Amino acid sequence: MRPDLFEAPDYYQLDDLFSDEHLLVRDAARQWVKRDVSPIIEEYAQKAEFPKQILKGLAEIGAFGPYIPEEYGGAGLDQISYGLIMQEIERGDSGVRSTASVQSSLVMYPIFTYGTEEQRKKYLPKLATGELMGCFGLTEPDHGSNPGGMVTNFKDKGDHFLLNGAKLWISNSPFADIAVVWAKNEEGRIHGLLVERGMEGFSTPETHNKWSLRASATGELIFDNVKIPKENILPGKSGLGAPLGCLDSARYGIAWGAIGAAMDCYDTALRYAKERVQFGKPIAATQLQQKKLAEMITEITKAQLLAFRLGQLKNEGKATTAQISMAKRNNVEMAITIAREARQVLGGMGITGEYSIMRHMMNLESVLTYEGTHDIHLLITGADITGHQAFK
Ligand code: TGC
Ligand code: FAD
Repeated sequence: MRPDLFEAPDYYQLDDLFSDEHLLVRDAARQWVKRDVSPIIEEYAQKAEFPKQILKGLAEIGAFGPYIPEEYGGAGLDQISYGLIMQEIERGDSGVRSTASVQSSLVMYPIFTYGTEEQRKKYLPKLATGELMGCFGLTEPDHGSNPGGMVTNFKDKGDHFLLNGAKLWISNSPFADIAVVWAKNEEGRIHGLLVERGMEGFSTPETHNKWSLRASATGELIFDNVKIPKENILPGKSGLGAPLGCLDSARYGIAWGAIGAAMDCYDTALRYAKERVQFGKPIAATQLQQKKLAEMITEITKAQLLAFRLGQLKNEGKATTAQISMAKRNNVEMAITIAREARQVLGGMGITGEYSIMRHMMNLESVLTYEGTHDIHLLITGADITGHQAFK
């Protein structure tokens, strides 16, 4: 892969709206990605391996629990800083951002929000440093968009719970130390359970042959009569709303993250178009390539403004699920469209691992689907504005 020459576009001077802390946090993440992610990520994606050596760096830039209070090991930052960190990481690779999203919003968030004080103290500081890594098990082989239909279940056996079932498509599962698992009790009510590696009957086989998110480890969670200590239940909230609450936080991060992938594709295409000469002039001087590039920067700018306003609403505790869905859906579609257009600007070179664009494009296919598919987010908006749920 070529040297990382990334220069971030800021067409509407958004930097003027960020605080000094936002800029500090963002620039630290940006430098780290340039130094520690860009030089190695293509190789790891090609060999379909998660680069575990970057976990320490992710923790150091505050990517594990950015908004978790410092007393629990988090960075104690606001939601805009969290978004900016996700943007910068996904500028490097969506799979790396996935690891950070899962650890922060799908593992630390539920422990912090629904856990006991003992659970917070036991797990959060180690999750913040990356000493412990986590994963989140909601999706099942027969229940993806409809997690409420899950069949994974646990029975009360007096001094412990007995967990049975399976989860599919779980980011980080092959190496996670703990899993936040959503399962139904005997009354059919959904609860979160903390399942630890090493518990008898618990296995995490890896999913192979992905063409997307190749630098992220994905796998299953299998529970075959796993004995769960009673203190491992998250008591603060039950029902489908508990896992969906975590998704709100992760989807918000993705709305920012996708901007990073789009910025990288745009920046690469712009630089290439200025340098590449055909018919005696740079292709950047042709109307067709200018149309592509001008539309890219327009869409990135709109997405930045959407994410920034959503960040303000999040900071004020006012962001709704439907607003988050709109931003996730819009920004991921924006990014994948830009990746496809940017790939064309590079002609044949666009399909090679010399440039990041094709990797971003393939990654974004997963981002379009996970954390609620493109269709589901449209239906969430539809339900919000009409008052009619069209899922069922
Ligand atoms: P529905 O009847 O609408 O709601 C059930 C209960 O949940 C409440 N609720 C929420 N609560 C908090 N936050 C939210 N976002 C909420 N959305 C709904 C709702 O009020 C209700 O509460 P109550 O008290 O009345 O029971 O549920 P439904 O079964 O009709 O489903 C709605 C639907 C389709 C929107 C939902 O199931 C959905 O979002 N499906 C998509 C599934 C999904 O996003 N899965 C993601 C899995 S994790 C993942 O992909 C990680 S990728 C990680 C990475 O690598 O980055
Ligand atoms: P399905 O739900 O079967 O959907 C198939 C198609 O049908 C989609 O196009 C969908 O939009 C459409 N569809 C479904 N319902 C409707 C409807 N009512 N109306 C119209 N169209 C509909 N899950 C986790 O729990 N934890 C993780 O860490 C995690 N990581 C993931 C990592 C990767 C790389 C991937 C690919 C997925 C991951 N997921 C994870 C799972 C992800 O959340 C699901 O793939 C996603 O929610 C969709 O579920 P599904 O794949 O079963 O598709």
